[in-house]
Parts: sequence; structure tokens; C-alpha cells
Amino acid sequence: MARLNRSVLPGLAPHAQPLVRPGEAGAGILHFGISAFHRAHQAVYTEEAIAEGGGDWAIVEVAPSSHDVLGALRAQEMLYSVLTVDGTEATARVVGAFDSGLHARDEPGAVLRRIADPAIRVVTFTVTEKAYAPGSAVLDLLVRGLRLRETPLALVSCDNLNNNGERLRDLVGTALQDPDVMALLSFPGTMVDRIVPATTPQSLATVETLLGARDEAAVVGEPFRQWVVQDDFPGGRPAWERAGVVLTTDTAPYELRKLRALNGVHSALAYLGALAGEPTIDRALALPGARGAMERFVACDIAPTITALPVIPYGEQVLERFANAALGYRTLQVAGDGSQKLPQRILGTVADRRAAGAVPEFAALVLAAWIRFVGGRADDGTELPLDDPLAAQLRTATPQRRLELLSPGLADDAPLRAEIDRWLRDLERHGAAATLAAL
Ligand code: CS2
Repeated sequence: MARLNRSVLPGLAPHAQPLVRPGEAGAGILHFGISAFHRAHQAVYTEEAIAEGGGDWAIVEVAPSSHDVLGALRAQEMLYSVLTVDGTEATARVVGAFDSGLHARDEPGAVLRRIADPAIRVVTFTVTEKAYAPGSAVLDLLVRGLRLRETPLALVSCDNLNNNGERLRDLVGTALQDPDVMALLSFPGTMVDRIVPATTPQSLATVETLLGARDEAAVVGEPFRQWVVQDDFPGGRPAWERAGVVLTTDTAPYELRKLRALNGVHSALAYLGALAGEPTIDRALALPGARGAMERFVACDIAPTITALPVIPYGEQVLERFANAALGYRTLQVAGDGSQKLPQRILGTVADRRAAGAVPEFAALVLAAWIRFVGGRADDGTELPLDDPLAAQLRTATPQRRLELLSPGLADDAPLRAEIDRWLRDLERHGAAATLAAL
């Protein structure tokens, strides 16, 4: 079977063709973190924006540490495809948004030159929650490059964090200590959304059948996608609005709703599902009582904390998306890095409800499920792997200490603690499946 590259494009079906031909647009964006999510989200929007609105906005990809994806992309002349799955439907299309790729550790000089390059007017990031800490390798390299910068540039966080733009501004500002360079930069906030599970050998095989070429860098996504971006780009930007991106002055309400009513519910299903032995999110949602519990989580705990946008219909749509069995999103994948994810997914809801004098029953259930999950055993005794920067500490800690590691002071809130303990007893005695079924 031929490997995907430029020479196989003429033989592909019309609906599988890239919207932008390789080399058609010059580079205008530098992206850190060649994640599956980025390839199925920002890259797809950007390719459409170039096709609709023109401009030199092709993306230079920077791999921070792993060589795998960059190697596969280089072998394919930076082409890859997105497999969109829904129920029994699956379509694959090649994306032509990438200009070239660099490896941060192997080619730091080339990355620095690109950060300083006036042709690059936007830098985007999908580096996961845990990279937003002082001293990370990506931040170091970025700051060194920014010291060489002389023209305006937008730095865009596409990670699932509250106020991601402001977070990035604080990190960069503190590390850079250079007001002249800071004056050239903007840090637009974003809300990014598309469910993109880790690619499996089975999905690569489906892509191969659909394309008639082997693609080692293919990604899988649901049909739904959304991107809300604060319109603050001093050096210009692609015509993203032509690709359906919502450009606005304030992304905060969208982020808040997405982090709490999508990612928060995702994490809830991940921990409860993993404890119950369910491998995927759709199967966790299909557990008796799970859907009703998630609806009540949204209606009783989350909706009262968000007034700027409708939450209940959004939550219903999210559950429909989670029910897409073709995605096969692993509960263990969503459960990973909980210490980094739960603050913005669950603790904001908890804090707002506590401030209003209420004890959020379902958010407490999620915290109890997480406490039990990090202990390392499913309800039937099966071992559960723990992928988390705090894994070593969490594994051996008491429930109280686990809450403290998540957020100092959290365990001192007596009414909340009582609610979490009540759920912990239920989970220990009856397991997650029976606890959900009894709701
Ligand atoms: C998920 C997200 O893995 C996870 O933690 O909750 O990646 C989720 O699928 C995306 O944010 C959806 O936009």
C-alpha cells in the first residue's frame, strides 16, 4: 500500500482531497505541540480559512519532545488525514494546512528563527494543562525566541484552561521581563472543542481503506467542532470566520461553560466508568442511571454557576456527543492528569456553589470517584494505571490528603467533606455501577 504523500493526491477521490495544495500558501503560523487534537481542530479550521479567504497562513509544526508524529508527517510531506466518525458513518479527508515541521530539542536554532520571523504572525499552542508552569521547556524556548522579535505577534493558547490567554500572558510576561517585546504581543483567549480520541491501529486501518493510502499521522474526530476566539491579532490572522470560527471580544463565558459542562462531565464519566470497569466513555454513559446522574449534575450543580449562556441544552448536546460509540474514547485517557484537569473542570463549580451556600451533590460524587480512582483499583479489584504528574504522591495519600493535593484547603470545608465521604462510602460498599443505578 502506497504511503500518503503529494504523489498520491491525484488518485484520491474528490471528497478526500485537501482544500489547500501543499506549497500553495506560505507559512504564517507556528504551532507548538503536534497533538491529535490540533490536527483535527485548529489545522482543519485554518485550512478552510486559507481555502476561503486566502493568505499565507500555512502552519509550521513544532514537536516539543516526541519524534513520532513529526517523523510520520515528514515521511508524508506534511500531509495527514482526519477520519470523521459518527455511528456507522466514517469519512477521511487529507488536510493540506502544514508548511513544515521542526523538532524543538533537535533544532532549537531553527525554532528560534521562526519565532522571530516577521512572516510568522500567530503562534498557537496545544501543550496540555501541565505545560503551563514556569520552567517548562516550551516556555523557555518561546521566551528566547521572543527576545529576538521585532514585529507584532499573537500568542494563542488552545488548551483547556480557564482564561487561557491571560494564563499565557502571565507566564510569558514573568519569564520575559521585557516590556518592549510584551508591547508587541497579544494573548487572545480561546475556547476549543472537538472530541479527538487517541488514534488506534484500527482507525489507521479504516483510513487506509477509505483513502487507498497508508497514513501514519491520521487522526479521528467527531463531526462536531467549535472554536471561539478573542479577536485580538495585531499582525493579522487567517479568515477563520469563513470557516465557522466565532470571533468575539470575550471568550470567558464559552470557556467556563465548556470546561464545566463538557470537560467536567467527561471527567465524571471517566472516573465512574473506570471504577465500574467500562473501557469507553459511551459505555460509561450507557450504565443504568448514568445519563440521569449527568443530567442532574449539569442542571443542579453546573447550570446555576453560569448565567451568560444557556447550559441545559448545551449539556444535552454534549451527552449526545459522548454517546457516539464510534469514537471509542477510553475512560483511562480522559481520567489521566486529573490533578491538572479537575481544578478548572470541577473545582470552579464547587467553589461557586459553596459561595452560594449550596453543597454540590454531583460534583462531590466526581471528587469521590477521583479519590477512589487514584487509589489504583477498579471496583472488581482490577488494577487501574495512574497517569498524572502527581501520581506517586496521590497513590499512597489518604482521601483527605488527595483533596489537599488537588487544592489546598479543599478538605477543610466540612459540609463538602461530609458529602464526599458519603459518596466514598457508597462507592466502596456498592461500587460505581450500583451507586449510579441507585440514583
Ligand atoms: C477530554 C478532552 O481527554 C480529556 O480530558 O475531556 O480532551 C475533550 O475531549 C475535549 O476537550 C473536547 O473538546
